[in-house]
Amino acid sequence: MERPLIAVFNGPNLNMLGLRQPEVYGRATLDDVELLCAQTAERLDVAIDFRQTNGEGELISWVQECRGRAQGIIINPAGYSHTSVALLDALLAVDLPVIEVHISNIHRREPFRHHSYVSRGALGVICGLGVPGYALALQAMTDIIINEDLQ
Ligand code: CA2
Repeated sequence: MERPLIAVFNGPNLNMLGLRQPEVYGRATLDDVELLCAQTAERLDVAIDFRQTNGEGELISWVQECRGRAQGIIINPAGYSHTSVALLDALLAVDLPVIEVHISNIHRREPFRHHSYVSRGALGVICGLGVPGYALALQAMTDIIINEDLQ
């Protein structure tokens, strides 16, 4: 049987991970995050499609393209979490399980980060646990897809 495909999408500026603001986001780079996700996916026997974009429209198109292709979406929408009704609409329309990940604890930060439009379209949110949060999200998404947990 073919392995389930989980999209792991990353929003704007996450390509800067590890290069700036290590006190907020740690020292791991986006390549390190991808490696962690690839190793975790291997262990869980799922396939991943790991991507990053700075463009809101591109992120929305990627979400739309998941229909009929992927079985779940893990997304760190970065700054678009706090601004994008359009991204929320895409996530609601795609009709797949969604887990939102944030490396930092957005609730301990500036008030404008406390609200995420995306959360309304997510089954669950992992935030503040650093880069390992991506591995936790992959584990949870695999359980959701394979065992139909939470759906
Ligand atoms: O904690 C997270 O994962 C965030 O999604 C990261 C976003 C931020 O806007 C959200 O409020 C929380 C920022 C991503 C930009 O990451 C950078 C990393 C290093 C240097 C500069 C930006």
